[in-house]
Amino acid sequence: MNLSENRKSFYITTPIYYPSAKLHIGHAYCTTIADSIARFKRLAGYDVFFLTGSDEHGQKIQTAAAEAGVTPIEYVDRIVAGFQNLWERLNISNDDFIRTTEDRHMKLVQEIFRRIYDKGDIYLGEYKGLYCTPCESYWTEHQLDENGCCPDCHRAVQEVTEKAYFFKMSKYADRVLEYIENNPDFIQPVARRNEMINFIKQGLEDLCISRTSFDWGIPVPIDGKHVIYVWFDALSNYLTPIGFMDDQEKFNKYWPADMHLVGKEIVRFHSIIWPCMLLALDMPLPKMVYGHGWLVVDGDKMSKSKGNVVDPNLLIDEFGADAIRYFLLREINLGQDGNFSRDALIKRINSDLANDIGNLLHRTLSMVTKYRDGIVPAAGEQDEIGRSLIADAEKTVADYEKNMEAYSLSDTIKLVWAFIGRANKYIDESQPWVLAKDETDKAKLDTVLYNLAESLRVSAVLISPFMPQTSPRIWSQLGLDGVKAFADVQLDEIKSWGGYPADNHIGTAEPIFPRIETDEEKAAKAEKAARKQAKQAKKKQQ
Ligand code: ME8
Repeated sequence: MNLSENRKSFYITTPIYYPSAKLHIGHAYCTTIADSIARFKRLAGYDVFFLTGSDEHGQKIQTAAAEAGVTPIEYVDRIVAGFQNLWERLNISNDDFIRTTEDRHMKLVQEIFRRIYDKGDIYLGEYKGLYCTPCESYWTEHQLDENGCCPDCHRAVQEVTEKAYFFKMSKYADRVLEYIENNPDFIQPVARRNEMINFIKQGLEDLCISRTSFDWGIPVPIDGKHVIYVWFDALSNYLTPIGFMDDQEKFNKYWPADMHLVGKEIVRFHSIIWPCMLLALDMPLPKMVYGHGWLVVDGDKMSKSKGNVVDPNLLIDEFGADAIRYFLLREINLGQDGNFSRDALIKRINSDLANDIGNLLHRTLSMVTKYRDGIVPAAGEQDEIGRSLIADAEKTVADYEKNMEAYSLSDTIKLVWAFIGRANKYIDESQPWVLAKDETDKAKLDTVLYNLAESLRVSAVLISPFMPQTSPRIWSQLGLDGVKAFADVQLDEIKSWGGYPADNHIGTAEPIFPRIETDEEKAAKAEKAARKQAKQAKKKQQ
């Protein structure tokens, strides 16, 4: 029997991003969260499918392309290549990248349209509505903000009248409400769930799903004058790469999705419109829609006009992908808004990465080299502090799994770092340099060195969902490449103590995170140098 057939599957998605504005650190935030969850699930033995992609149709794109003097597809091709490059640089482990302009997706959307139309849930009507072009959303009067503007972006809306196809969403409102109420985990966090319940209780209107005023979209299969637009097109992406049209076995494995991870402002589309569409298709509903918070920069929402858009590529150039990933995941509680600041990033790199994990690795490898010629000895009998370190490691792994299963990423990182701190303290408590002076009981120092190497083996695995580049580097420095390729390691292998093979030779030590000078330190240094120069100049004059 093929073991992989029995593995639990896990299907996770990010939103598909608009190739309109420049990619910023907010997009990187969303994708990094999804990547860490996907990596954790793989580590825990799940068969994971992780999807991200780009949402390429709509009036905004058509207009932007015309302004740039290129065709819409030329326009999006260039921007989407930039997305893909960024995900590669951030080590995003997506299993597929869906573009809504691909044939496979366009066919699927048309098929969905046909099925729902044949069922009688799509009809041609006339739309008189208030449309927000930047958000590509129609709003009703009572949904507008206090100034009569778009409730999302607060810009002016326009009144539009046109023939359009409508999806009978109102027909499914009660069933979606019932699903939300019967499945407390469906919408996370709970504040978003309450908002959605209130939204449905105000009454759902049918959804306008086609337009005739532009043509950059998927043609309505029964009426060539119309293109399908925005949410009906975009949401269907989640069905495209998992075999909806062509591979029933694959489809049954991954559907319903386990987690649609989205920004808080699009929870509504995912937890109301999407379930209505799926109900119309007689399909099971996703298990969870998780709304993460927004990343603000120095306390302010990123926007081009404010000039505070942080470019993730420049950050990666300067600090490396893992430091950025670590910062985003450690600093912000999933579901809440979080602040990005360069200062805070440098402080975290210096304290948590260069200092805590960097020092633990450096101190351990130096001592194994100095005292045991680079060979990690077998452990002797454990004393009380050794036993407490081991108990701590085992508890950390157990708590880690519970916290990750609950998507408490920041809390999980904190407990891994508490363990790394514990291991550093173990060095201070056991004082290997004192033990090395008197080697009458050689086993004592052997035990300490073994415990440290094993603590690092455990830590390398624990940090791998967050810092996928750093873990294999630690693994390699521990001399474990020849024992097992890091990519094949599973969480089960660190659940009990003692997996580091005794008498193994460590690899080549090198710093994993050099300390970074803060802007304050740089300024202080420059000031000191200027003072010195002035002093010397004065002396010369005398
Ligand atoms: O909404 N902080 O695309 P999008 C955190 N195409 N997340 C942020 C953010 C920030 N500062 N700025 C943007 C769309 N995001 C649709 C989705 S899905 C079927 C269709 C997040 O490019 C935002 O919250 O405008 C959203 O989840 C994602 O980026 C994509 O935004």
